[in-house]
Amino acid sequence: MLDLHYWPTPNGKKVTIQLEECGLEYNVVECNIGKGDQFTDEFLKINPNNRMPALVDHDPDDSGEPISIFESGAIMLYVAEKTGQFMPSDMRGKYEVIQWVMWQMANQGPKTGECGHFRRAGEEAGDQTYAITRFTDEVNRFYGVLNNQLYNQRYLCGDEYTIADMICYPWTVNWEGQGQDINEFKYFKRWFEELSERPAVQRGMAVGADMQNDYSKLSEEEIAQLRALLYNQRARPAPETGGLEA
Ligand SMILES: N[C@@H](CCC(=O)N[C@@H](CS)C(=O)NCC(=O)O)C(=O)O
Repeated sequence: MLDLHYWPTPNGKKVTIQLEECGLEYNVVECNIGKGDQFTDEFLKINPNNRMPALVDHDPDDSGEPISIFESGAIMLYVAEKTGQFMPSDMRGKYEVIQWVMWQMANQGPKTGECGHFRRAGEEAGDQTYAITRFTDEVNRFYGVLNNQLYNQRYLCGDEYTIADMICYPWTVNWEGQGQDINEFKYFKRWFEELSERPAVQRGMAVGADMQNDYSKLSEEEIAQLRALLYNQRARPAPETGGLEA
């Protein structure tokens, strides 16, 4: 069985889309990042970066101990290898897909995340004009990259639907909130509409629709505690004893 530690954000939904496309059985373990589940000792053992998603495979192919994987791109490569699905087996095709997975993880994901962060920052955060322009332009550039890639082929890596498509899709669903207009990117739009119609994509996107936080029920003190935990995160101290000599 696969345990997916999950909260319904684009990074989580990439993985649920893949699991749904592969027809795998999986167990969703709620990792409520609005309440701080990502900081528990138990979770940090499977993801020292205190971020979801993370996957635990209790039935790995080597028949060994359960294996845990963090970083959504690594999870998707693992599932692709485990199932042999949505990833070409030939060397050139495989690296075509891997480079788009890396592109998404290093470019589209983090910078689109920052775009949303600065666009949502309230007035109390001060003037965000420079950051908003910087990241909105970058995101615009990404839509151009995808549009150019899709102008003469159906999917990002050719005729075949792969994890490259699945990993990029969820970050484009909120294009309006990113200050973009997909009508400017007609090849991208064709791909986006096709993927949006896929039943497995719809099922993957819907996972965790009921997972929400209602902060209105919390006291001011509880809210202050959460803010201290979740905002302005800095380095966690390493243990003082029991490790290698520093
Ligand atoms: N590169 C990581 C990014 C994961 C990530 O940023 N997850 C966010 C939600 S989308 C999270 O867990 N945030 C918790 C926090 O900010 O404390 C991946 O793709 O898995």
